[in-house]
Amino acid sequence: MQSKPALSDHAIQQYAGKTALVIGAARSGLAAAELLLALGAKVLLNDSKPRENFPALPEALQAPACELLFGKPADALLQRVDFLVISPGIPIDAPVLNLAREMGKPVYGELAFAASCATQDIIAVSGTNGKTTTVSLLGEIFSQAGRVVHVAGNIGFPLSAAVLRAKKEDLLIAEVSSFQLETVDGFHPLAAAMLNIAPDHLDRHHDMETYINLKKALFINQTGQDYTILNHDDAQAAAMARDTKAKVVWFSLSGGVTHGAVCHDDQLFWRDQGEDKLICGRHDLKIPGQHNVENALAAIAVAHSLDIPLPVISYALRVFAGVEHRIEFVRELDRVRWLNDSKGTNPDSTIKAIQSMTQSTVLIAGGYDKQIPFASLADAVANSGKIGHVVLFGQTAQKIKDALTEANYLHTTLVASLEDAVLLAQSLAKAPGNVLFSPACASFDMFHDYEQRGKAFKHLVLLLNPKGD
Ligand code: UMA
Repeated sequence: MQSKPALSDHAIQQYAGKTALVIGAARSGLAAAELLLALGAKVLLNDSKPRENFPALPEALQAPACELLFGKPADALLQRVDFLVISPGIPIDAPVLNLAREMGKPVYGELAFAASCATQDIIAVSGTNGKTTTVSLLGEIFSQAGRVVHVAGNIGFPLSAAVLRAKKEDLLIAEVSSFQLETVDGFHPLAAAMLNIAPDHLDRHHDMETYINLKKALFINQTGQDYTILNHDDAQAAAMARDTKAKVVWFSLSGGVTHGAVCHDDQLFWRDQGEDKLICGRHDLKIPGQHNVENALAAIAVAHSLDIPLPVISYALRVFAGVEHRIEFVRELDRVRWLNDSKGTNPDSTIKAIQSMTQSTVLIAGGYDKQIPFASLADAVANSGKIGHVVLFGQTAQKIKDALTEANYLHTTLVASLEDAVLLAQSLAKAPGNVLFSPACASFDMFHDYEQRGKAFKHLVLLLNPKGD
């Protein structure tokens, strides 16, 4: 039998007997509704899609305190509720949320709401790229140190679900997106890391200034007892030292700090007021690429701040095998390695994947248009010396081709589907070499999300026959 959740007394007092409107009935909304019911709140669960789109709802939502209102606009429900909990997919400037605020109804994002109900310590990781790998690495480090950890948030397992399952002494490790930072009431991480800042999600946040300001909200509730972990080599992330009251802990690939996690001579160190303590060699890491050394340094800085012994960190870094959809090895066929980087959902992420290629590579890219320029991606392709051909599909195919042409890179082909892209890439790939699927775009033009897209890619790759057959 599942034990009683360890929820905060303050949250129980605040929400028990109140009525919440939860908008969105996918991963976040369903988990938030369950958490609210556990707190003793009444729930109106709303989704703009009709009921038949949700064939298997969790049993807990059959409770009399939960009303399912699908296929309807949320506006008409506002009168009936005390506050709202919204899924990250709902932009904070949606008309229904403006209306709710005018009516004096508080609006909480799912992740911040879950954090406000938690009794456990929270480690939070944000930034444009590397979040999933870093939270997964931290999960490995803290597990190796004997802690029970729940890795949650943007990684795909909502924080509400983790809060419902965690015991008081467990640790929550949250991957936090800019969408999830649009509301931060009650979100107070003990350690919060900002990995890097590059253009992303400009279709939703409109400009870089808004995007960066949202990212700063990660630290807004931290105090002098907490830790803010920052990338010293990333100008935008480093400048956030001015935006936190917490103790700042640095990490730097270029070794440019006197205290923090650093890398030099192909080795990773904890630098203790100028004295370097070896953690591991960069080739001891199983995860490829310079960007993953950076992610490992971030994880070292977080773990060391929270008193994890260096030998434990060292062991965990050596055994960590990486995450699905992040330069994930799928198979080798005809001496060509097929790599799934479906999590490469913006140009910066794909650039990092390209930079970690050591052999001739065919790149498959393209997807949903987030209104981000592709000039930097085109330069990276043109100057890599490794990308022999780019196969493009999806909404952004022509835009990426135009950017590549502008950069004088002409080895491009547009195709209609991922299946066509895989077949063409097989015929173009030179052995020994790679086919790298790193779209540089979100997936929503053709897929539900990057995970579905990555699984589709792997399925297609596993169906391929050797060229001679
Ligand atoms: N909906 C409405 N009304 C609206 C808009 C949407 O009812 O006006 C409904 C849709 O019909 C749908 C539901 O809302 O049923 C979708 O909500 P959602 O998009 O928030 O989806 P979730 O499954 O809850 O996934 C969310 C995150 N999604 C987004 O941020 C877009 C997931 O991040 C996250 O893993 C999950 O919560 C668990 O925390 C995905 C993502 O793409 C991976 N994140 C972006 C990224 O990484 O780049 C930020």
